Amino acid sequence: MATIIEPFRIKSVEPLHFTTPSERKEILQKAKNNLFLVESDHVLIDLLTDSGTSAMSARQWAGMMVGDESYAGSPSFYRFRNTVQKITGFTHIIPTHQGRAAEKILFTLYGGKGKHFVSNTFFDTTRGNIEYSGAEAWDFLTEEGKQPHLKADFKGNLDIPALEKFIAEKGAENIPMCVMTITNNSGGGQPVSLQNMKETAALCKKHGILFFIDACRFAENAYFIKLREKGQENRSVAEIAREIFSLADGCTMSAKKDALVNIGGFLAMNDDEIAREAKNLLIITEGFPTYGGLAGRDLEAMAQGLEEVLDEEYLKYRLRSIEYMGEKLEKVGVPMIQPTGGHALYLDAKAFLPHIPPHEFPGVALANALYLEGGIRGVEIGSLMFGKYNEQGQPIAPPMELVRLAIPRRVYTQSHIDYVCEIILEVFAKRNTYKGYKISYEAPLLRHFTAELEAL
Ligand code: P70
Repeated sequence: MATIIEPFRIKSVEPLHFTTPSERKEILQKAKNNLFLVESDHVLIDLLTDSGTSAMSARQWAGMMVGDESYAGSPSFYRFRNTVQKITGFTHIIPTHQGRAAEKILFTLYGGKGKHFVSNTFFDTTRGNIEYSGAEAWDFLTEEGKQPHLKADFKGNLDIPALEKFIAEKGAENIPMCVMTITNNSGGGQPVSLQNMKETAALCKKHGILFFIDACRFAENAYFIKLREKGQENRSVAEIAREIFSLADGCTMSAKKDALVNIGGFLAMNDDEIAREAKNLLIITEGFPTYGGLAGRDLEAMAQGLEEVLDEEYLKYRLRSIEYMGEKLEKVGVPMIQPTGGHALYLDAKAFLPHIPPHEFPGVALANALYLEGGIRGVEIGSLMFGKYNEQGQPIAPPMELVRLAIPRRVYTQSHIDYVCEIILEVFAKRNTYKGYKISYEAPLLRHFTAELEAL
């Protein structure tokens, strides 16, 4: 069958908010040209993030009603813990209010000055938490992963020879942990192969370096493995996921992605001693270990969502709907990361707007153009999010300038996606007319969330 339909029907709806181009011009100016500062009522199709934006299922809402709100030892916690243990195999399951809270605990325990953390690519909050602890974060993405237009199956893979060289240089004793981000969010939502995870885990083990998974989008990654990796086609996604986790010493998870909930996360690990310390930190920062900053009903929704996300009909539709968007744009030559990712389509702003140099934020220019033309909100992943300054105060650009259009899970239909494509094509036709931006305010960490910009 050529048409892959949404594997759900809709029981409850929300209105969309329409604005005119002149209203949007004014709204964006008031928001200091930063889409994070725009009220969502002024956005028509919100592709800012796939995080916390999923539509929950009827069964998840039912779980919300049976959620038990006991402070200690709630049955909702045990249902959540048992589900996570079944999927991941880890011993200690520590709920947190979202992914970065799990990261904060993990890097408070393992981070600190003089330490080096390594990854295929750290996402911004993970990198932020590592740097906040005084440690340094290093990315080792394969060369393939850095070429936006190259079509390859596992562009999220870690560059193992480069990591080996780094270990020899810095000394394994200064590298507490390697974090594999699946799928690789900053690099296009690209998957990591099972083979690459096995080899990375073995290298870490040989050097006494812990191997953790940043598991936000583990189910999407596992489904890519089933589709693309030799010998994996006849296994279930649940089996593949279980093997991924079996390679690791623990994981962090923002449940706001592949657990199909609006809030939640967890930290999981096997080490008893560290888990005890993590729970002590949890108590001062998040809450008692059987709720971790969440309500009992949130734990129920997470448990149910983690089961639903492994449904292969759902995953087929999920990956296909983003691929469909990519096919429409590719026909006209719109530059983007190829192939499309598991949760988002990433436009290549550097190739889209070649006349805007990185220090004038081509990604911001493109994201703002999509908002002005069609009320679509995406997010810049480029110089604003990841740019740094050298010792002379000159900007250093990251390797790519991207605009991510993240697709919330089970929220938009094919006609919404068709509309988004139409607007992208309109912006593409007028691409020579857009101008860059300069920063007028920035925070010292994670500046993209609150930056104020001026149009050039
Ligand atoms: C996203 C959000 C969150 C995230 C992640 C990975 C691989 C950890 C976390 C933190 C963040 C975001 C970005 C732009 C706009 C809005 C939101 N990713 N690891 O959309 O998890 O948010 O629960 O603390 O992707 O990709 P949490």
